[in-house]
Order: sequence, then C-alpha cells, then structure tokens
Amino acid sequence: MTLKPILIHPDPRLKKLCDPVPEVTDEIRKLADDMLATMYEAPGIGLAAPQIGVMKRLFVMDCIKDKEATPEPMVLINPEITWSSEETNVYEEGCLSIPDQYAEVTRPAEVRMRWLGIDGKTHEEQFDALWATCAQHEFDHLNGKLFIDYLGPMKRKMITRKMEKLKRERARTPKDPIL
Ligand code: K1U
Ligand code: ZN
Repeated sequence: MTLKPILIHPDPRLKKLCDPVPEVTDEIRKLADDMLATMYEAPGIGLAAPQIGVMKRLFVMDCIKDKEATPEPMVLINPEITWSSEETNVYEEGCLSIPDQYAEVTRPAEVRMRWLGIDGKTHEEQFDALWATCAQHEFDHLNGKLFIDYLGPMKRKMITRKMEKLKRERARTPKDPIL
C-alpha cells in the first residue's frame, strides 16, 4: 500500500466534477487500498479520490473513531444519493484538505446511498449519525464542493487565506528536509 499526499485547498482539482468509474478493476482496488491507508494514517474518517488528485468518483470512509474497536472500512464507487431525510443534523466538520479548520455544517440527518463495491456489485444502505455526515461530505468532494462552501463568504475567505499561508510555509519548509 502506498501513502498518497493529500491536496490542500485552494487547488483547482478540489473544485472539479469527477468522472464515473467505468469498471471496477485491480487498478481501482489498489487505488481504494491506497486511499484507506492514507485516510487511516492522516488520521481521518473519510477520503475522496480528488483529495489525492485522482479525478474519479470514489471515496472511502470508516467512522469508527475508537482505536480499540474493529475497523469498518468502506469503499463507495460511483455513489448516488437515492434518498435524504427531511430532518437535519449539525456537525462540526473538518477536512483533510483544509487542516485544523472546523465549522458547523447542517445536512440531512440520514441518507440512503447506492454504489458499486470493490466486488463490482451494487450496494445500497442507509446511513445516519456521523456516517451520514461523512458520506455527504465525501460525496460533495466528487462534485468539487468543500464544507467551506456552506459557510458565508467572509468565513470562507478567511479560511482560504489561512490555507494559502500554510501552503506557502510548507513550500518553504519541506516535511523531510535533507540535512
Ligand atoms: O474528507 C475529508 O477531508 C476527511 C474528513 C471527513 C469528515 C470529517 C468530519 C465531518 C465530516 C467528514 C476527516 O476525516 S477530518 C478528520 C476527522 O474528522 C477525524 C480525525 C481523527 C479522528 C476522528 C476524526
Ligand atoms: Zn474533506
């Protein structure tokens, strides 16, 4: 498994509509494995392909936060939202592409999704609580939408400026400098 670098906002690839996956191949299964490894290492509870610069419609998630519990990795390829609840939920969201920034986002409390699994078969499931929030956050990534797009323009601009500064600093100080 290969850990992939995660793109940081602002990046044009995080604003683009991703392409459907035509077929679940070994290449897609390897990509899903790499995405899960990258997500667990970050650490995060979700990761969408465009966050590692792959413009395909798939994401991974595992919302079991307890490190002692059995992991529940999920891979959703070509996901569709087939139903959303009227009832909403507010959650303080974060994003691996917008490090250390959190904001409350209101979304449907429950969603039903249909997708292709790594077995190439169609799956359908209803998600609630954090799973529903995370699935919608990741689904948004596939349509070039970030959680900050739900905020007002002032807050969004402030976070974007902080990320531009972070990217400039990271470019100046590489993570593993050769001494
Ligand atoms: O898509 C991403 O950027 C991943 C993101 C998913 C997410 C978080 C919160 C609400 C909705 C979607 C993250 O995983 S941010 C990191 C995070 O939430 C976390 C990290 C370690 C332990 C528990 C949570
Ligand atoms: Zn995100």
